[in-house]
Amino acid sequence: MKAGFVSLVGRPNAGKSTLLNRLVGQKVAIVSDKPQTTRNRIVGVHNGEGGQIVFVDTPGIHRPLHRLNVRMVDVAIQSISQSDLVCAVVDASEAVGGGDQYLADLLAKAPVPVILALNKIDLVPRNALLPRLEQWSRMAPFKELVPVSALTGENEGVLEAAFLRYLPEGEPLYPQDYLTDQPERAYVAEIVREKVLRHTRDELPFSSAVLVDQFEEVDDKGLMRLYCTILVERESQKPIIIGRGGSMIKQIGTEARQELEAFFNARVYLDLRVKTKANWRDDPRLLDEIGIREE
Ligand SMILES: Nc1nc2c(ncn2[C@@H]2O[C@H](COP(=O)(O)OP(=O)(O)OP(=O)(O)O)[C@@H](O)[C@H]2O)c(=O)[nH]1
Ligand SMILES: [Mg+2]
Repeated sequence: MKAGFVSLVGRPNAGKSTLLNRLVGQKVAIVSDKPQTTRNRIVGVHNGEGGQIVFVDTPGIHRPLHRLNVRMVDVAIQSISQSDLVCAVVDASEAVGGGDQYLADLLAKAPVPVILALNKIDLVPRNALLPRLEQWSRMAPFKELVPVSALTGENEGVLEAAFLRYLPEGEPLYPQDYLTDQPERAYVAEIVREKVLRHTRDELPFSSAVLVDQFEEVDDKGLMRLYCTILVERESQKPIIIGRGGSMIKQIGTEARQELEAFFNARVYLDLRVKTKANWRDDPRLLDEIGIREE
């Protein structure tokens, strides 16, 4: 039996979190069509016939402009040397550019084997795949290159088999029923943030964060009370999140509540408020508070 850590590393929006959820068979990490969605390392465990694979989802590697982003990129880069194997996730539907070269150069220096997952192949005509694979094969010494779709699940098994080939033999690292290291409280904040990301654009997705002020366990009536604050950076962003007559915050709240009710298998009372905190992205104490780890 094999056992080990596989880090999912790549540029923002490549599909790392979608792939993590697919590989572990459950939603562990939030996903959005905006870049820089993932802000922390998230572990998701897969138990299969060949062994246990511990996946580590990481923030996308990008040029950091705030302390928040410096921490995010540090987490991603650190994880390259802290795992047994790296799975580089790249977007097959995008032309290879400068950011990809930067990533490839990082991966070329990795002290562990690197497998390339050429993701989003459902968006690409079949005859464009081979040239793209060839292009990537020249950029870094990948052990294997696997075309996949995290969205449809195509080639998921091929990718898993490739991981198992390069992982060490060993006993499972976690109990069979262990899924993720993300605490429930953090999951709540992430689900709310996912809905904020879904309904906002421009600068707001990057400059909002969610804090759980109070997390109450399910009471004897089967109700769970959750109190969260959505942080924005400027006073002018508040009315956007709240929406006309409160319509936006209501929509965000409803979607988050429904998903949390299904997840916790309980009725949820979700209280959302919006607060402005200037420059929170550069405030080390606030970053600590929202759980953005410093390496
Ligand atoms: N068509 C298609 N879309 C995909 C696929 N994988 C991911 N996506 C979409 O790509 C977008 C980004 O997905 P994420 O999983 O959030 O990407 P990520 O790499 O985790 O992004 P960051 O956390 O920002 O670094 C979402 O809109 C996904 O639905 C895929 O295989 N095919
Ligand atoms: Mg992600």
